[in-house]
Parts: sequence; structure tokens; C-alpha cells
Amino acid sequence: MSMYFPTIKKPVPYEGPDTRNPLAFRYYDAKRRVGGRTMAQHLRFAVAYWHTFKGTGADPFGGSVYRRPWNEGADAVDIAEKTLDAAFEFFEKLGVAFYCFHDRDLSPECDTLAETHRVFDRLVARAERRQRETGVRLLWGTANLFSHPRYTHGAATNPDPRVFAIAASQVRHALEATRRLGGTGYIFWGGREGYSTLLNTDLKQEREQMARFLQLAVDHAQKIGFRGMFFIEPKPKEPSAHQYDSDAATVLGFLREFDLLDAFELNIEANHATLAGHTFEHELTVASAAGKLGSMDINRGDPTLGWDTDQFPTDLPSAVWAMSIVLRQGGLKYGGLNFDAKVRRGSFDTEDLFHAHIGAMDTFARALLIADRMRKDGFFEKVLRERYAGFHAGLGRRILKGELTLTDLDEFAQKSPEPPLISGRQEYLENRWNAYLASTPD
Ligand code: XUL
Ligand code: CO
Repeated sequence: MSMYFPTIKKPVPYEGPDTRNPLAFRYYDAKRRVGGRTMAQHLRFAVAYWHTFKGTGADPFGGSVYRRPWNEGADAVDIAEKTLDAAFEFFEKLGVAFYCFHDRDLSPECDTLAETHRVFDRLVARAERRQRETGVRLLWGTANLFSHPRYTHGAATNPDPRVFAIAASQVRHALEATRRLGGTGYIFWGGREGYSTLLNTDLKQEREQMARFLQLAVDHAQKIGFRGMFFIEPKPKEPSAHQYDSDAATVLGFLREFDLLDAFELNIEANHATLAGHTFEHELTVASAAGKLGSMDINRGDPTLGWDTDQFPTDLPSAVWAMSIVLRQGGLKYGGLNFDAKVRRGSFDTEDLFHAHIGAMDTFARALLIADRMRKDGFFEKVLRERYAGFHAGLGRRILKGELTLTDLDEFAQKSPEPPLISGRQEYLENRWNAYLASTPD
């Protein structure tokens, strides 16, 4: 079998924070225990098949620029097989336990739908063999319901039910493949489920179609015994002007409205949060507060650009927020940390793929250590406990339990003195937060 990454030793070693080896981890030490679990168990890193192996470096101003040996050749199936070999070599050398794919990343679109599914099944069987040999497995699967021209006006929300049916067919096969490959999650990212003008769009109709589509998948999962979790990945725009899954709060409302909440959790992506005008930590907190934070796509945007740049995450404060929220809710059961990130157009060497993943893994490993220390110190938990203490006993508790009416509260307020004003101490807290970030974890 050909080697696609001959210069990389197997696997990338952990050498500690002071190493000068650019192809070693400084913080990610897979077996290191942090609060009762290993780093690998906390972080559950997954490589995104689409960006890492199928990315070409194309942008709106120029086509393909990467030369990936596995993507070269005339035969699409041969390319798919070579890509799979390159992918498993990469997973093993990087030392990650998971990957994620869309059906069309793994295998090509063929002349007929039936042929497309047959080839996909063959590739899935090959992936299953490679999984058995390496121990690497699928974290989540999904169907690409946005690249083919038929999906120009959406998949589930397409005005043509025949397109809805093709999308359903793809989901059936992608879901069955996910189950076969041991995936613990199945993702719905809206893709083109949105609109570019209300002049041709019946929003009420389209949202109903989308809910029906999700329900069909939930019913099929039950039928085939898929025991994983369904995830929705919010994103406000791009490719459409407005996507129905625009942010975490919107998605939670949608799931409640259509009685789908029990079957779904959220997959929160950093760059989608910023596109929605939120921070990553805001979206994670909204999902977690609803008991629905299931997985993350860890990347970052460029604050000066208004589109989904999907850069590798190297921003430590943002990663510390993410890991603090995950630790506070006790981890991610079905999901993990998927690098939905691509190297820059100019970073076209295959070795750049290693630098990018190593940096991201180190950022999150370091963030985990910092978040764990913060949690053990309990400083920020105490701040919150004390700030809301009034609602945990006495008057506040009675209000929340529904024991007091508006009249009761009116009477209480009129006979009580003006409550004292208490500072929120934001700057003091920010200084403490920065002190944690500055301290090198042991
Ligand atoms: C697109 C995006 C997708 C999903 C999977 O912005 O994030 O790659 O993660 O379909
Ligand atoms: Co994503």
C-alpha cells in the first residue's frame, strides 16, 4: 500500500510544552488523566473527512491548488479508495480515534442513484475493514444534501417532493452506514434549508417539510436499531441568505414546536456562532442550559471577515470557554470535537495538515487543563452560587416554586426597604480569568 505521509513518524509523539519539534504535541497527551478520564476520553477528536482529504483550496477567485496524491487519477472509485487509505494513515499517525464524513466525501456521485448507493456501500465496507484494523471509528455521519445541483432550492425544504425523496434516500443510506461504522451520532446541518428571497418562499410550508424530514429519519433510526444521537448544527446563513437553523435558541424552539426535542441534541460550531453574531461560548451555553449540548465543530472565523472561513482553532480563550462548559455539564456522551476546519489556500503541503491538527489538539488539550484547574478551584462556581443565592432560599425560592402571586410580591415590595446595589465585578472576574489563562498548566 502506498504511503501518503512518508515524512511523518507514527504516531505524532507527546514531548511536552518545551519541545522544539513542530511535529510533536506540547499538551495533548492522549493517556494523561484529567479529573478521572484520559485526555482522549474528554476530547474525542474527530478528523473532518471533507476538509482534510477532499479540500482543494478553491475559493471564489480560483480553483483547486492542493496536489493531494490520493485525489489524482481518472477513476472516481479508485480515487475514493486511495482517499480512504490516506485517511486511515493520517488518523493513525495523528493518533485520533474518530473521523466524520458526508456520504459524498467517502464515495462519488454516479450516473444513477442506485449505482451511487452501491458504490457507497462498497466504500463503507472498506472503511469498516480499515476501522477493524486500526481501532479508529466514525464519530458521526451525515449526507451531503447541498452540493448537487438538484439541491439548489434546498433538500427537505425543496418545493419539489421528488427532490425531498432523493434527499430521504440519501439519509437512509448515510444513516445505515453510520450505524454500521459504529457512529454514535448523525448530523443534520441545514445546508440549503433556507431561502434567498421571501418572494418565492413559503416559510411556514418549508419549516413543516423540514420537521417531517427529521421525523422520517428518527422513525427509521428506530426501525434499524440505531442507538446514537441525532444532532442539528445551527448556522444562520451561507449558502442561503437565511437558514432555518440559524442559532441554538432558534433550533431549540423549532425542535420543541415540532415535538422532536427528545431525539436531538445540538452540534455547535464556533464559526457558525460568530456568523450568527454570537460568541462560541454563548451558543454552547444556550445548548448546554437546555441539556442539549451534544457535540462541537471546533474551528474559528476571522473577526475581520463575514464568512465561514473554517480556520483551525488556535484561540486559547475560546477553547477554555468551550472546555469549561463541557466539564460543567459532565462531558459529551455521543459527540466529540470535530475539526470542521481547513488549512489556508496557501498551506498546500500535505505536512501542513499535520501542523494544523497538532496545533488545534494542543490548544484544546491546554484548554482542558486550564478548565479543569478552574473547576477544581471552584472560584467561578462560587461567584455564580453567591450571585443567585437569593433565589436558592427564602423569597427567591418561593417565587420560583410559584408560591407567590403578583399581589403577594406587590405587598412584600411595598413594605421592604430598597435592596442594596451590588457590583457585578466584571473587570475583577476578567482579571481572574486571565490569570488562569496565563498560568502554564502542570
Ligand atoms: C458547513 C458545515 C458542515 C457541517 C456538516 O458550514 O459546518 O460542514 O459541519 O455538514
Ligand atoms: Co460544521
